[in-house]
This record gives sequence, C-alpha cells and structure tokens, in this order.
Amino acid sequence: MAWDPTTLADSVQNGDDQQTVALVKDALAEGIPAVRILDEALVPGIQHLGDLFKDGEVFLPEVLIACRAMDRGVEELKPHLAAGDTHRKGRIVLGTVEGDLHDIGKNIVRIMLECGGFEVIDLGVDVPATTFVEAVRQHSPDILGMSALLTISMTNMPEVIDELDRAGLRNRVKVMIGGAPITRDYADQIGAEGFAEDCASAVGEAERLASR
Ligand code: B1M
Repeated sequence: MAWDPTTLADSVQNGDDQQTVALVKDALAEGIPAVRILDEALVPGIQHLGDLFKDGEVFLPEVLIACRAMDRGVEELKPHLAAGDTHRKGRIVLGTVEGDLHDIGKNIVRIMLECGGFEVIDLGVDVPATTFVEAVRQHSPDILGMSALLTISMTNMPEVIDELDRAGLRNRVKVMIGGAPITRDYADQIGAEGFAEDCASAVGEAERLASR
C-alpha cells in the first residue's frame, strides 16, 4: 500500500496498536525514512488526540490506549532510527521533572539523541531534583536534559538548577530543556544553556552544548 500518513495517524489516534505496527512495517518496507514516519504520522496522531482531549471530545482512557499504540509504533521504528555507535559525542542524563508523568516526547528525544551519537542515561518520569543532582554527580554527563509537559511541572526546572548550584555541580554540566510549554525565553529566564522545540532539533542543540 502507498505511504499514507493520515491512516497511520488515525490508527494511533484510535488506539489500534496492531494496525499501527502493521502500517509502520509497511511504510518501512516501502523505504519511507523512520524519521518521516514519526514526524508525519505518529506524532501528529497523538497531538491531534491531545486537541480532542482538551476540547473534552475524548477522555483519559482513550488517550492511554492511543499512547500504547504510539509506543508500539515507536518501538517498531527504533532499530531504524538508532544508527548504532553511541558514546562518541557525549553523555546526557535525561528525565521528566517531578510531578510530570509524560514521557512519550522524552523517549523519542532519547532515541534521537542515541541515534545522533550520544550516550543517554534515562532517569524516567517524575524525577525529583535530588535524583537529577545525584545522577550528575554519579555519571558526570556533559548535559543534563529535562522534559516537562505541564505548566505546573515546568516550574520544577529552576529548582533542579538551584540544587545543582547548591551541590557545587552547576559549572560541570550544561542544562538543556524541552517539552510542549517550554520556550527559548523560558530557558534563558531560568539559566538553562540549551532548549529544543522538538526531537530533531534536540540533537543539534546537544551537539552545540557538548562542543562548548
Ligand atoms: Co497529558 N496533558 N495530562 N497526558 N497530555 C497534555 C500535555 C495537555 C497539553 C493536554 C491538553 O489539555 N490539551 C495538558 C497540559 C496542559 C498544561 O499544563 N498546559 C495535559 C494534562 C492537563 C494532563 C493531566 C493533568 C490530565 C488530568 O489528569 N486531568 C495529566 C497529568 C499527569 C501528570 O503528568 N502528573 C495528564 C496525563 C496524561 C496521560 C498519562 C494520559 C498521557 C501521558 C502518557 C505518557 O506520556 N506516557 C498524556 C498525554 C499523552 C498528553 C498529550 C495528549 C500528548 C503528549 C505527547 O505525548 N505528545 C498532551 C496534549 C498535546 O501534546 N497535544 C497532553 C507527543 C510528543 C511527541 O510531543 O511530548 O511535546 P511532546 O515532545 C516533543 C517536544 O516537546 C520535544 O520533543 C518531543 C518530540 O518532538 N521535547 C523535548 C520533549 N521533551 C524534550 C526534552 C528536550 C528537548 C525537546 O531536551 C531535554
């Protein structure tokens, strides 16, 4: 079947994980690059569902089922995104800040960073400031990456930066932030050196920070 991003986006939105996986496989077999499958179908699918959720047209269970389909699709793409050789460009400690359970975007960013040649230590979701700081102490990363999807959780980002400062580690690591409500202005405001709007630009931004 010819590449049809709309049908694949719809299958994510409808939470049909089997159809999602089948269509991802078809697209890959047709030679569609994994990044295009992600950007043109899977991500728009889950984002459109978010708009429906906001408007009260769908509810939490539908979102969770769609997330499962999204995860299965991303999992299928992973070997085609990850082009091997990590540990070359630098090490990144990554996590979603405390109070926030959203991890689809963070996980995609992790995959893209890994494909881009970074070693990533993923701390998961709902990560307290002290855990970020302990991971920086333990792993000595080049970059500390934080993700937040909620306007109420993004305010935990400056707390992490303050904790790094208090622990005497602030000048040993660059901080990069991202997530739907995050902007470059916010990064500047809280003293984070890096910001990326999406997973594609996250790799370039990490390269810029790691080379400084
Ligand atoms: Co939630 N949620 N959610 N949710 N959810 C949003 C974010 C929301 C915008 C929905 C809405 O109202 N339209 C809204 C936030 C409003 C706000 O604060 N302004 C919202 C809300 C309110 C909530 C709850 C409070 C709902 C409730 O319980 N009443 C609740 C909070 C739970 C919590 O975290 N404590 C909640 C729960 C959930 C689910 C668990 C059901 C599920 C998350 C499942 C999961 O992640 N495992 C969920 C989902 C799926 C969404 C939406 C629909 C989709 C998010 C997503 O995965 N997007 C979202 C609406 C939307 O986005 N339209 C919504 C796709 C993903 C690829 O994009 O995450 O933006 P994104 O990641 C991008 C970039 O942001 C960037 O690159 C990624 C890839 O390109 N990026 C980085 C991300 N992190 C980065 C880090 C970087 C660099 C770039 O450097 C380190």
